[in-house]
Amino acid sequence: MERLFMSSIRRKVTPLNGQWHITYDPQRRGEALGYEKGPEPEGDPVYVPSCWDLQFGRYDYKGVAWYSRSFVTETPGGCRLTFHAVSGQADVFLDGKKLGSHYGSYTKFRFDLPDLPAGEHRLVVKVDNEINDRDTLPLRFVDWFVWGGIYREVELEHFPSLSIDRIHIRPKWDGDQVSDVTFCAQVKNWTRREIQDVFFLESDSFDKETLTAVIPAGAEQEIRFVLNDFRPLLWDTEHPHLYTFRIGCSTDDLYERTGFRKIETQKDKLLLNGKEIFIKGINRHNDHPELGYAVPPSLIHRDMQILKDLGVNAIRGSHYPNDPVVLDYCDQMGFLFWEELAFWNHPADALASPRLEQRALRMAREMIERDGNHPSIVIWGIQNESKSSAPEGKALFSKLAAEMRRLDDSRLISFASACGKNDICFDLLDIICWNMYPGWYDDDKPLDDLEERFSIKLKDIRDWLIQNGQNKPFLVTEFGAGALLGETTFESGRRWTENYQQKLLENGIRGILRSQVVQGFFIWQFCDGRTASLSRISIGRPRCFNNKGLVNEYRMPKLAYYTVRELLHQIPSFRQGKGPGQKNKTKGKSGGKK
Ligand code: ADA
Repeated sequence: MERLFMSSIRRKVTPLNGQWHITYDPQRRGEALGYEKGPEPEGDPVYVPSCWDLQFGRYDYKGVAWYSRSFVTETPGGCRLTFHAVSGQADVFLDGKKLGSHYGSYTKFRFDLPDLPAGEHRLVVKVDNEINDRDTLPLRFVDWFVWGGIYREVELEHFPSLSIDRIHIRPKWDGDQVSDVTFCAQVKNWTRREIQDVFFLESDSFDKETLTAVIPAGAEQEIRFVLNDFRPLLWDTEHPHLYTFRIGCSTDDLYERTGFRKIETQKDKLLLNGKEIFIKGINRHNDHPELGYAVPPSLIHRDMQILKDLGVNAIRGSHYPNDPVVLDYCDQMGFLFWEELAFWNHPADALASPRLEQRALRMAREMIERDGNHPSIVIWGIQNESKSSAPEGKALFSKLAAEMRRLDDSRLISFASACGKNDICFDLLDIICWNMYPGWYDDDKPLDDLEERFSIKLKDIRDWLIQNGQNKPFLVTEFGAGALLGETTFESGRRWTENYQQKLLENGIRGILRSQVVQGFFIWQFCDGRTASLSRISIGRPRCFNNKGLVNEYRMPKLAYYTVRELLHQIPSFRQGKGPGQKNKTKGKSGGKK
């Protein structure tokens, strides 16, 4: 997959992007018609990756479609077929035989093919992006547009011998400095014979390390390199130092890039590398009105440049695991990132669903496995505004919090609550986060005293949290107002105008700062975005868009953008002076961008 740094030198990869064919199957008759061998006629041309909603007349299609294409391999041997994102449920067939299935629209999945013969092959994917009221992520009632299709890259990697995979970096800390770093990688032997090989770890930031290992036939095993004297420059929002390195053997290699930083809490404070940090963030859907989820890196980069101009230091990837390129830019540009599972307003009966539990646990494992090396990710979010005031919520979110901590104990766990003082899950979290909409949903009072009343409300919540044993950092994870671009007015107090949004956000931010009990906020939201058109949510969504963006869907700024920008640039990220001083000079130079 395309990233912002080199992925491999030695590996042979056959991209399977480009022209496929698609056959829509609204009656779900494909199995009966033997579509797994490839529908005949083969359907309409479609470009992969893309969202099928762009196809003429297919906007907002929810259901099944069958993708098919052929490809040729020149030499027989071990291969890995990877899908970087397919919406909903994917059932994958190769040459008429089922390889397997995957549920989850936002994370990659793959199939190992130990002995793929040379010649032409037929690849068929049944995609079902149905969303329901019981056990999907998200449910049918949701406030974003659930795009369909094979919307990220598909590739075939060739492994004639050994492969390197799943690189994980585990720093040990001595106070606020790295004491040693363990680099782990999974090695797979794709052959029927034992192989001894020399493995290496190299970077332009430290001396090359090597080790020899024997990998039994067909086995997978972990190799480890431990650096004891590597003192990297630390990563933070003002000094996003990154290190690129490569792990390899005689027949394969893999690059990875990471940064070294520590995120922790100390009572009600958030500390980044031991310094108290204040979150001035924004919520962002990874979405474009014409491209859907298939946002190209160039547009992601432009968004990130706008956000840098705006002055935010954090992004909440509302409300699903994001594109790895988004995370690469956050690593590079020094944005903290909150990545979360695709829950949105799941009611108690859905939270009790065993299938939902299984799907959510899998999404959590895939998200953390895929994204664990990004220094920008500091918070794993369990859910958004679901029924965490119900026993069903407590049961499921306890399991998810435990699993996420088991997989990664180096980051903070939280979720965005809309249950207020009825929430019974705050003890599961490292940070307490509330979505609040003063001046929009929460009240219909004039905005003139919003700063004061919001500040008072926040102090009341904070007192309640302390009384209830939750002396933890407290964030406002959403607040904002809708505004239609171009709708300006002299009449104060008229909702949906740019002036109303501007005044609400200014007073909201000032209220948060005035309260002095909040460690940060995420404005809802960066840009306007399409939302579900058929569900009842659209009644409050002019033009079937969520219009609470500071810019519209084409990133055209509203009045509020400039007001928020002026405010954010006055708020320091680090409470006590500048960012952490760089104590130790590392041996190599930092950066190493490939
Ligand atoms: C909720 C939800 C957001 C969005 C927002 C709104 O807080 O988490 O996804 O729907 O409300 O605009 O109403």
